Amino acid sequence: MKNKKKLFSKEKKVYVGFAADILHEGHMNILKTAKSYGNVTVGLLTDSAIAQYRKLPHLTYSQRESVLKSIKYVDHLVPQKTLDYSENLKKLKPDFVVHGDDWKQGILKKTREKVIQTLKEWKGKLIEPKYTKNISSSNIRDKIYETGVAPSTRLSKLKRLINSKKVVRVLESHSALTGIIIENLVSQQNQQLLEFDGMWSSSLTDSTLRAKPDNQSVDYASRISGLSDMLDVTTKPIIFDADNGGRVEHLPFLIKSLERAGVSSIIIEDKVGLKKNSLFNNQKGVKQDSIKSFSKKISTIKKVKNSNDFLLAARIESFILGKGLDDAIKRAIAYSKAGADLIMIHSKSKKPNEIFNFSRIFSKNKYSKPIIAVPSTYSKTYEKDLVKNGVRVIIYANHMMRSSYPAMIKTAKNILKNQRSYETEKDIASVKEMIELIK
Ligand code: SPV
Ligand code: MG
Repeated sequence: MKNKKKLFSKEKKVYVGFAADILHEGHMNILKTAKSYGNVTVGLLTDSAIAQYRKLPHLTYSQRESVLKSIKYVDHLVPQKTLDYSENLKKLKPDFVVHGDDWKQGILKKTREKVIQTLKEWKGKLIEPKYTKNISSSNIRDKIYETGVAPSTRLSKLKRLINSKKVVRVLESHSALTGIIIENLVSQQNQQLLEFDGMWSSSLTDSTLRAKPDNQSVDYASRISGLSDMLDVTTKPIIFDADNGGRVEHLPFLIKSLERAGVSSIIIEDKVGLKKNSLFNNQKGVKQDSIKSFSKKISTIKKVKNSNDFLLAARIESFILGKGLDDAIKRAIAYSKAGADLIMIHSKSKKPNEIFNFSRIFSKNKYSKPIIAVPSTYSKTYEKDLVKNGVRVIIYANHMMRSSYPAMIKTAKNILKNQRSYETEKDIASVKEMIELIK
């Protein structure tokens, strides 16, 4: 190391790209090596850059920045806004880039190739110290997740995700088991890691789970206590479907319970009277709330909530109740002015036109807020087309429940028909699989 120090003058420029979530001796080894080649600039990956290839870091950008800045091997720190190094490299034109050799394989392989290509333009070199074995941030992070996250850490995640991802993908979860599926499932496609970003606590599936109708017969208290098993085994954010939020006088207690549990967002809908699920064709007897009275609910929640990161989503039912685009836009603007952080626009049409028309207009309005869509009936619509039209959060609102129910019926029928269970074996998980799932 010392020889190298003499060999390469301090004037040489060295660049290190880091996520630097959980620092360990592997990082220190990289930084120390980098320092031995010259003046070190760390490109600290922003949340959005990290979200392109893996889970959001545990620590925020500014927390990570303040830790790194105090390390003696770091001379400068700049944000790296994309996974691709090119923009920062072209600005700095470093003589060296230093990265652990673990990126030769896996999801960063292409990023590495581009770094080598870019460095060629000014004859820069890539230095790849041997990856420090048996230690990685991901291992440490997994350990942290095993012991759970603090409610406030989980709570703040949805806002961070919305700020750092093009689209936030949420799936309905009604039990701890569905929770761990959402928590752990990843699919790698075209150098991108696809996963669900959070969980939707649905009034429809929470009621169905208890064999009750979706008309608020299951009260908030039992729905919130039902969340607790899910909270025990997951770290991803939860969005809570609170129907119309109930009486304005009771809202402070509901918000307090949700925040205490670590729920990230509440969605309240602008309907009054006996609640009916929005996807029922017959909405007879269901009335839309007045803008004034619904805005009062919004401002009450704004006033009583504790955390700035707890997000209030106002759900607009204009299309569900046969009103038009103008009514939906008028309400979105009013609810946004009243303090809603997010706007959910609902539709029970088979086509996405209502959602597209609304989102195209509202996403450009000066009172615009991130838009949530729930593509249950317009399920042919791809995520990319929703995003193109201005949607930022997509909730698959009932699909875990809807997939498990027919599977259970099929098994039960099969046993009755054959008067033994052998014929079901091919369609169901083995006992071993179940035992090994939960260790
Ligand atoms: C739910 O999942 O309970 C919802 C969405 O509120 S919907 O069923 O479409 O009304
Ligand atoms: Mg509901």
